[in-house]
Amino acid sequence: MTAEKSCDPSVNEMLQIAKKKGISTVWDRYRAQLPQCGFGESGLCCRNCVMGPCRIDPFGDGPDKGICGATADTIVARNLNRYIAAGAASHSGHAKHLAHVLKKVSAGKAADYSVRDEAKLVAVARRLGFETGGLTVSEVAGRVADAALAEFSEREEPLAWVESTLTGGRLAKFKELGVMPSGIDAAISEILQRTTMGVDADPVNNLLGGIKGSLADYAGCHLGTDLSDILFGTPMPVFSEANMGVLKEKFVNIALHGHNPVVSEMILAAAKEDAVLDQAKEAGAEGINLVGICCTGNELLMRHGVQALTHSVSQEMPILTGALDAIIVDYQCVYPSLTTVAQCYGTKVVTTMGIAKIPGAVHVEIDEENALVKAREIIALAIERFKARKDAPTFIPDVKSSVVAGFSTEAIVGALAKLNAQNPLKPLIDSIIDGNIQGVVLFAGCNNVKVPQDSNYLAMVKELAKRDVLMLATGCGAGALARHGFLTPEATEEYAGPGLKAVLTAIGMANGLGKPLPPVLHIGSCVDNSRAVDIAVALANTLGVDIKELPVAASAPEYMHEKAIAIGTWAISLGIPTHLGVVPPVVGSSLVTSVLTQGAEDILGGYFIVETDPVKAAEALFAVIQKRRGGLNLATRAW
Ligand code: SF4
Ligand code: MSK
Repeated sequence: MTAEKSCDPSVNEMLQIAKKKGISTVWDRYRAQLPQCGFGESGLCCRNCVMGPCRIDPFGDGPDKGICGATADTIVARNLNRYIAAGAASHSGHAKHLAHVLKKVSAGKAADYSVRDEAKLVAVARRLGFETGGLTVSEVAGRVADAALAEFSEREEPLAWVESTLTGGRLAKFKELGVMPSGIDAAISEILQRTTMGVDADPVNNLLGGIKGSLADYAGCHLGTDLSDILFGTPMPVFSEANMGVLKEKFVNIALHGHNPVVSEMILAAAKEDAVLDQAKEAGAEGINLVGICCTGNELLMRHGVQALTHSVSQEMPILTGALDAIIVDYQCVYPSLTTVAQCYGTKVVTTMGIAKIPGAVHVEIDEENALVKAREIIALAIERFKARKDAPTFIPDVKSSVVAGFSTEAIVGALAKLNAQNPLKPLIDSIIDGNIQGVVLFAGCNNVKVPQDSNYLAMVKELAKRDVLMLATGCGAGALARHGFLTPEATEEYAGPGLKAVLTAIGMANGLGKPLPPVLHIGSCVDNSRAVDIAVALANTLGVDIKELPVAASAPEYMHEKAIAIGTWAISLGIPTHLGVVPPVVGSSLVTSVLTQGAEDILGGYFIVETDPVKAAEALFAVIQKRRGGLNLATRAW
């Protein structure tokens, strides 16, 4: 019964408890929604004015236009744009938050934070064209923060975080199409305007607006990565563990959930303080056990090796162990249902951001000036709950996997430099040229309740690994692969083809690992998809080609969030063919569907591949890689 819900044995264990106790989970609520509205699923429902809602009959038996005359193509394109705008607002809101923190750090107004990676600060400043000689760290931080904040509103010049991070070929293409955003908030607001009743009725023009919005999202993602690295350190390889077996019965277990490391870094700092630890011990605990959920978890795993508890669709499950004392959330991807499940157990759900409150949660607002004090206050709430539950039984699944994570761009280049210090990318490029590595696929995105959890990731990775495709992963996709043991040297031994295994072994040995690198490199959270772009741009520039010629592809096999739609759109705009394992809500328009899945290739080089069968999807991505290899006059292989 449960295998159709999740491939994760610990999730299935918890589902049995939920069933016994009559606790409703995301899967129950999904079932209650069935059948879902076909108009919504195909993108044909418009609610953009109060003459509506209007819906178009996809079979031609009912209305073929909305009340204002909007066609199916217009409505579908507008709806897609609004997803992109929301995704861009989320990623860039996260980035803007970090920019404000950096600004306050530079002004000495955020004592709990600091610049932890001065080298990254200087690298970003130089990339932006700033002279840094003779300036203090605070002064450079102030300039970078100002440049970051200036990205948001309308400006004369294109976005610095787009211009300074992509290939010349991409920039020329975006200028030619008129899709270079001139401000992140400006692009988001432009989408909201153009999609209101009576503005942009041209579906193709709308799609161009969507591409512009997605590039604003890209800028937000890249900013998010850069500023997090500057403030909290650039990740380097770390060893850790993932899945619910990381909970410890006799510890105060605290899960950190959401996206932005601004809160979780402070909880981590507070949890290490002697006075806080003493408080936990006085309550009878052996210590404090911090674990991560979703991308906040990824940020902590990447930088500190904090164990990953679970991801996305299974976020309610750890509460059912009875051992989770608190879930502290910042924003994005946090189910409001957490408080309902938590009420059955006494687990504290603590919200920390003014824009992200949940009924039933305790709200402790954290800002840059009070962060550590508030972090201690929140941990005290978790300790209080531990005291109340410490003699009660817990049901922690004995399921966890080893993980190697922390593969920032800098870490990957550093690892390659052990093979060739003068030209670190050369070993990777040589491996692609000689075919030991056929190409690179990025796995990104979430779990979606419509897909048995993790099933698409697992099937695709197995297929691609044995065909010598190197993989990168972010977000809950990386989490899925972490929980199933795919981010380990052992997975390379088990699943990688001979060429990939040889390359990963050579890199692993040169770095003193004594074993290969994992077949999938965890490059971070959702915003860290920007790290994959940095690698692609470095490869393209070294080879003297554009991204659209590289043997690279991306996949969001179980995506669900508007942010994933924004990322997918910028990925195809950057020339990266991108697989979607869940049918996007655009099929109500044959025009929009064909532009996204076919026409985009001619215009952008990238396009969407929609395929719900994971093996067929892997085959399609392998075909993309082979086509691109052929274009570069490299030897090709059959599936
Ligand atoms: Fe209907 Fe047009 Fe209003 Fe949309 S904008 S709800 S199609 S009248
Ligand atoms: S957290 S956007 S469920 S990947 Fe980045 Fe996971 Fe998707 Fe949220």
